[in-house]
Amino acid sequence: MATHDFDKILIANRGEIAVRVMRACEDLGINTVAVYSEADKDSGHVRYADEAYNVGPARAADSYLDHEAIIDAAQRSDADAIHPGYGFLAENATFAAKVEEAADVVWIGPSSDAMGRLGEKTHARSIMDGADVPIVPGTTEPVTDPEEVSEFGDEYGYPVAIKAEGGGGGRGMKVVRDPDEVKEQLESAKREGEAYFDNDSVYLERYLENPRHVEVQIVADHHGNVRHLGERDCSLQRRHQKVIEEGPSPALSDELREQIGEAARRGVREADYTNAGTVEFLVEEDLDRKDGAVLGPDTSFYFLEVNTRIQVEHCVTEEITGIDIVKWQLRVAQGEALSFSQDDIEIEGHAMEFRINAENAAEEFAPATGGALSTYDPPGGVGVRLDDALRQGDELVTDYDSMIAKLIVYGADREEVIARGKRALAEFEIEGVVTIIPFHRLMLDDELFVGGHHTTKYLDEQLDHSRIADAQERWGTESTAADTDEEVTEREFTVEVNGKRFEVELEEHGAPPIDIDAANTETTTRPAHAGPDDDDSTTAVSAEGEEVTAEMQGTILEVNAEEGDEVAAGDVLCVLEAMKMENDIVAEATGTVEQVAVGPDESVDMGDLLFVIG
Ligand code: MV4
Repeated sequence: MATHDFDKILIANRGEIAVRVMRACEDLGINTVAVYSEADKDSGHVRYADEAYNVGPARAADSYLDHEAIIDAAQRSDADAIHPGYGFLAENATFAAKVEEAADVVWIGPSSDAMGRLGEKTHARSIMDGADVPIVPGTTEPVTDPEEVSEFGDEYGYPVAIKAEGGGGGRGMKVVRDPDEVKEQLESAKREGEAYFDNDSVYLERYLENPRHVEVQIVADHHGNVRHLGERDCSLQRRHQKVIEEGPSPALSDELREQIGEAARRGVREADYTNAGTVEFLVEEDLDRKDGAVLGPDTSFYFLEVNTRIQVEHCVTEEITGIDIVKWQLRVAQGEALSFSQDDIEIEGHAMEFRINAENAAEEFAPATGGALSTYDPPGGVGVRLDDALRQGDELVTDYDSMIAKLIVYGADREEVIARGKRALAEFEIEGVVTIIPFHRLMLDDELFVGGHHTTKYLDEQLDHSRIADAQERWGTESTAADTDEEVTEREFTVEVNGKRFEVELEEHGAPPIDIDAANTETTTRPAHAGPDDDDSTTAVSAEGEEVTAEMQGTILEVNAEEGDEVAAGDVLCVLEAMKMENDIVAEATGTVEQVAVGPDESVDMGDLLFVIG
């Protein structure tokens, strides 16, 4: 690999990650080029860069996701390389290949080949299996027939996870809890794979009921050096969206930590991976684990997927290792060798990252719909890092994802981080825009989280959500729509445009509920999660309280629940066909099906009762 000395790098992203990468460039004396959409013309990453190029209108598909516009800006600015950040084009192998082929611009990331190999989940599983990395018992080839699923369930037991080959993040997984569900769930998983990922291939895994999400940071160069930089525990998630990440994991013994770290190294070496990446694992939690106890070396852990990009939460690892991961991304792309051995890497202390999202946690984490930062006064002091692209007075840009900043808190141990986190969050003054800071303050007082016993199901299935409303009341700084006498109706549904599925979220203030049919013609659709969000998230069609009603006129395609069934949050109760789309109607919380008011092929109008969950 030839070495380069970059004079100028284009950052193909926005917000906090764009500024974060630009800071690494500045440290190395490299000039920076920002790209921005019309919506971001006054944004912080544009202010920070040495030069900036408009790449299109607000809609991400026409700007931050426009391959040619980005490459053209790189060539016009005479940039030597492109850093994609996370989200947007960061894991787009096609775009990476175009940059690789553009003679005068270097791609800062893994090769497009490595991205392609690891993006296909069954191929990734085969590679990991070949490197003696534990994979969840399951198939490494796609399955097509219900009989294959039933035979797997007979052999390994239920529940069985049916996963989309092209899936990842929070999308593309169906859980089969009973042999009778096999046919419907297989068909649904294939349909969803086709609709969301243009790929209806699915594969099987035994479903783990109470996993922790533990991921290992990797950096690998073009000289055969592969290092792991320890792990991060990302088990606190809401609908597959990470909220608080920390390192090291409070649940792992040192022996288990070593096993997982070395497994990650073997796996990426086998995949011929270079640059920064993250190997995700599911670790089986012991629900009887006592306070202070950790999971021992016999604990089962399994490969989940590789994230072929820098992640939102990379800062946690930087704080506990002292290694600037983004600077090493730039050096590796320049052809330099890693200057540290695996033994040189020491994990010192503890760190937590609090994602500062412009959302109202008391309103199902509904994103803010606008506003200006009339007050923006971040915390400081020992062990407090803030990654953002904001200043007081900035208008909130709502065209992309809702994360506006990251608060990373470091301390000698987890106890100090929790105390320091409470102080920093209390200091963090934001007015004019609602944020989830009250939710974070609640978590630092939550027994299960403070004890480190939370699993990936905690927020979706166990936390009493009234406590979130109390925290919002106590620490929130924004009057929310709910505080006014204005009626606010939120609707989430999935629509299809030109064969692509989009999640659309509507907030109706005051006015009578929008007629969904009329809305069809007026709704401006854009790719859901059009921001640089690094994790996908799933969307459940909303359920009001214990009554589950139809959010739109349509036909019931299939009913997956019977009276008396126990359902968990996210379980599909039925599939409603509307606007040529299949919409999963899911349970919003754990409960028992008390009434099934519809059957297959029935027509329903908006507001019709479908189920009662007790
Ligand atoms: C699983 C699982 C249990 N067993 N696979 C969620 C999204 C995608 N990354 C894979 N996910 C899961 N796969 C098996 N065999 C549980 C999840 C899961 C999850 C995983 C990590 C973090 C949060 C999660 C939330 C719900 C489900």
